[in-house]
Amino acid sequence: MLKNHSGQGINLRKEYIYLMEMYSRRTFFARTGKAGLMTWLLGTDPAFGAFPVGNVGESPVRLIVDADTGNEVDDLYAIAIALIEPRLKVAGITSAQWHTHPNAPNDTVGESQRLNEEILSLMGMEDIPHPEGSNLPMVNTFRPQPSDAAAFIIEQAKATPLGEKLNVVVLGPATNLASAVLMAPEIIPKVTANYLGFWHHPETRTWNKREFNTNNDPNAVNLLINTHDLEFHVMTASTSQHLVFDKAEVDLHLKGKGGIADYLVNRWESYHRYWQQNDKEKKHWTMWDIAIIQAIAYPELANQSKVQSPYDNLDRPIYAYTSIDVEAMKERFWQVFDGFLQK
Ligand SMILES: [Ca+2]
Repeated sequence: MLKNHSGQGINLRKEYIYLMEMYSRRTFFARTGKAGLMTWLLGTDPAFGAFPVGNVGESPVRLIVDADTGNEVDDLYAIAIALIEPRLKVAGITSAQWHTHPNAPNDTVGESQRLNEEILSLMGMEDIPHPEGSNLPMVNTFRPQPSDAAAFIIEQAKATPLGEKLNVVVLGPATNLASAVLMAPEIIPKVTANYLGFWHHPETRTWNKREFNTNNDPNAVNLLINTHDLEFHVMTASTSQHLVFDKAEVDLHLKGKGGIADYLVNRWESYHRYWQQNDKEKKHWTMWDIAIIQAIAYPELANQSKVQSPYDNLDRPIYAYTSIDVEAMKERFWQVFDGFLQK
């Protein structure tokens, strides 16, 4: 019986997680060698980027970006940089719901999908697959919400060669990835979940799940953490909140450049940031979603630690980003974007 931190049983009904445990550990050590073995044993990483995410190495990291694009501004910037970052290879962009937003329309996933298609079109990348996700969150941890996005994640994971992993970067609620895992548990050893969410205090080791992405589908993210053999990395809000862009730098690099550049500027300027009373001129914007994209592209710019899961989840280690090099991440972002616009 699987237990949470209080020793209470977790009713997952999934015998497969035990069967896959040894397989996954072997592949983890095969990928990471002695360094991986030592960090696994010690439980902490001595340096930035000690933990590999997916296929970090000479070839680009292959990933699916799953985004609740319609809810805010940062998803659009994160998707755009992921598409042009030479260290990444985007296998697809999937759309996610954001139904708890005060201004949410009935079809929140449709709004995310619409924006994803606009971004791909403006960048001339319509050939990148962009299936639509579920408009509904999971109602419990046993029932998936089938969607084209979940089917795509399954298909891409199954097509991943043995010994490699497909990174799924979840920039919103985890509905689509969790549904894929429920519908096809055989993909678990082939997937690395990269989740943006939760608040976490590295020193007191406390978690807070009152956070937008998590609130939009708590069942989904709980399912991912409770799936014993699923490699789970989280870029917490506590860490990503430090990545703040200035409007002046955005204007300097993007304004008047046409296409996707002015589209991103327009999103910043036209979006009604109802929750913030200071900075009425919108001179600054927190770019939560960019932090996890940059951390995967540049693991040397993010510090990751093996930490214990939240107390109400399966008691197991997961990986949390505890700090990021904000200035270096911004510098790389603009280097890559400037290079793309000059082509
Ligand atoms: Ca987002």
